[in-house]
Amino acid sequence: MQQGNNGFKSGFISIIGRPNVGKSTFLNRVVGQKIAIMSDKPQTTRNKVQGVVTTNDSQMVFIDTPGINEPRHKLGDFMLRVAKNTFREVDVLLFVASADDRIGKQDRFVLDMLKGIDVPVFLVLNKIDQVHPDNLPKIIEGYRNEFDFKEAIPISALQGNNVENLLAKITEYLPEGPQYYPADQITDHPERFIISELIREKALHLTREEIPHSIAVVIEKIAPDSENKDMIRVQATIMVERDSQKGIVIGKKGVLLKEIGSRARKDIENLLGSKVYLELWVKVQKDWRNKAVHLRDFGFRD
Ligand code: GDP
Ligand code: MG
Ligand code: K
Repeated sequence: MQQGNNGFKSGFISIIGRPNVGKSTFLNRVVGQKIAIMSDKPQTTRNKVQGVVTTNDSQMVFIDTPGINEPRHKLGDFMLRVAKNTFREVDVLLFVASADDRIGKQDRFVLDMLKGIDVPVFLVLNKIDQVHPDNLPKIIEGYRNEFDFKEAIPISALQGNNVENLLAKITEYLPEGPQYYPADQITDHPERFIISELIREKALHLTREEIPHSIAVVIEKIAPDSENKDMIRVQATIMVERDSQKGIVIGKKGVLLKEIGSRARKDIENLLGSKVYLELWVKVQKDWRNKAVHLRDFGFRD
């Protein structure tokens, strides 16, 4: 037994699974604050977002990986590499699947990537509020036929069912280790990233199916207002790929952009605990997805 940690356990947990199975919902529930973007659209989580859960005897550091898809363009390759790199750093992998959906090509694609890795993989069967409990054993068996899961735990991230049990099970698999982060720290990402995700989330929601997931939000500036010291000034640019998309985001007479800004501002004010003046711009940057050189500018990391 290691001395000095008093049985304290800690480690890193990666959340994987195809888009829309509820990864961000789960992370937000356990971390207790809105840090990972949520949307009905797939692939809205593109960066690693860490949420930290600290209890009396453990600390779990969660990593929300990008929605893993078969890569179709450079961004896809990049995301895949980011996701795969995280597998090597973690103590437990949570493969999240949706109980109300069949095992599909995308699930198999993700599970294939996990075959042969040395980390315990849990099946987290989410959205059990959507299916009859009698059906659960059969659904779980279906997944177990595809992959050798160490544990299979049904939950509802939305309603919170069985989430505590899942956290307890994860802790069993963590090594003894230090508390990496202060107990009150929930994310190690700078506010800049969270703010950009909040704005992007509003833009995706309000434009519905009309703009692609490829939009990015660049935070140009976060600074106290020069005249009003209680006010924080945030300047951000929504990057789109085409003029037509710019028109959609701005909307008739600028109505939509105004609504995106006002909704995002409220969330940013909650996050920063301060009044916020949000200045929003929309800019066309053609084919940025295929220009790897630009990826870094948008906050992507390897
Ligand atoms: P992600 O793409 O895997 O991060 O999925 P999200 O967390 O963004 O969730 C996708 C959608 O599924 C959202 O509309 C969520 O509200 C919904 N969702 C997530 N968890 C549950 C759940 O346990 N039950 C139900 N009914 N819906 C859920
Ligand atoms: Mg997500
Ligand atoms: K999503």
